[in-house]
Amino acid sequence: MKNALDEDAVRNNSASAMDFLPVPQLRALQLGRLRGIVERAYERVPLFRKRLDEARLKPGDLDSLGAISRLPFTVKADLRDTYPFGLFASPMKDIVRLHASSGTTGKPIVVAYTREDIGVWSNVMMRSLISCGLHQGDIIHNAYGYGLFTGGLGMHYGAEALGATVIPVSGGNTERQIMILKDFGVTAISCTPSYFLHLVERASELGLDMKKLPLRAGVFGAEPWTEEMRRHIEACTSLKAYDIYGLSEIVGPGVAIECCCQDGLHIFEDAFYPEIIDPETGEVLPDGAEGELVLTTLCKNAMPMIRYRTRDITSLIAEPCGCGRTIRRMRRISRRSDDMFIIRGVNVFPSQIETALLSARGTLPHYLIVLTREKGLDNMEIQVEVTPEVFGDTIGALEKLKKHLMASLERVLNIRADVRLVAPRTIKRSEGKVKRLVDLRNASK
Ligand code: DLL
Repeated sequence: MKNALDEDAVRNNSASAMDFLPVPQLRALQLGRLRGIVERAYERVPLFRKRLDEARLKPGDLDSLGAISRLPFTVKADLRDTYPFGLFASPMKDIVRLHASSGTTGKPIVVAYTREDIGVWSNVMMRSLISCGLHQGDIIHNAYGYGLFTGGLGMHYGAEALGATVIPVSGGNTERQIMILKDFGVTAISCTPSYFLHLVERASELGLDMKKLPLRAGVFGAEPWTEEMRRHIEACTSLKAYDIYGLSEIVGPGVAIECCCQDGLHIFEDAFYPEIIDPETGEVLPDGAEGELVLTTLCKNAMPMIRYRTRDITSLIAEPCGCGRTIRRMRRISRRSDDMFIIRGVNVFPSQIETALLSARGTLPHYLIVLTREKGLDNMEIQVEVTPEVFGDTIGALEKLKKHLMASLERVLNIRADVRLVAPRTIKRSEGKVKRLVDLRNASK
């Protein structure tokens, strides 16, 4: 295990003590907090009180953690329907921060924090950074967007709580970012994996070899990415790439993160109670089974979330982790139940496409899925960039790679997709969350 010494230091460091609690003690803590939060939501949030009354339940009925499955779910529409402040459980005078998530259509969802909530968030973010082997003395280049998005400020407060030096670069102005990476002795970077790829690429165009920088850790999240993407990132830099997960409705970044073992993300269970459910029936599934992640905030005052359906698909890992943390892990989020698209009757997830594309030699991790409709028939074209060497190769070699990709895509997807190999830098780069799907089916005839 890499970083074993660091992990010993972590275990002995009281900042991360919660990550190493004996399990019975952790479960007792969770139950006490769960009871408190359900009572708070019942007393202060009309929608939650109504739901509990309809289910003929009282907060006092929660006699075990398992009893949580009797509580009603909360869904994204509940946040939209009560826009902007309807789910708040604290008076405005106690709320010190608002964030909002853009959403693709209509009104955003708004989330709120009291001063204590910001304290909890900074704490889980600090523990996240410790989990990536970071400490005081590290210089963290934070390229998550600052603003209504939770990424920038969430990471910022965690880095400050850790005592590291944080550079609040935010998104955009890529060339200035590269100058900072080069000149400021940056040892860790946080941003979306897609933006990091953009930085690496631009740096190389400007003659900077990222492998020569003192960068040790990348804290990447806010969008799905694959193991193949991790391998690509780690091969062209000197850093270890860690997956960090979170969502605005629950807190922002810092719900879960990988440790030195890079084998699943530890959920900060003292603050967030995880369940996996069957997305169709709502039934709770056992550890190990794949389903939709449902989260309950155990200590969020301003906006408690009870059994929030994230739409993110994963499974819980109950087996102990090599790092010694006792908090459970979840598998990397490979997909959301709502980013699936259906083409000619077949269900397709973009992550399946990424895995197939990046497993081939000569492709670059920049691709776009374009759906069109012609005379009533759906078509899928996958544009993927190839390395300059491959692009400059013979037509025969390009044709061979294209055939290879089409065959492996058909094997995974059970459907034919057209592949278009394009020159490096053809596909638009993102500065935040990447958009890989363009669905023109309703625009075409
Ligand atoms: O993306 C919070 C965040 C910021 C997480 C920075 C990590 C780093 P939202 O904008 O509300 O919040 O989007 C949340 O993004 O439900 C997932 O679908 C997706 N997501 C977040 N992290 C990951 C990840 C932030 N590591 C939604 N892997 C979530 C896959 C992720 N998907």
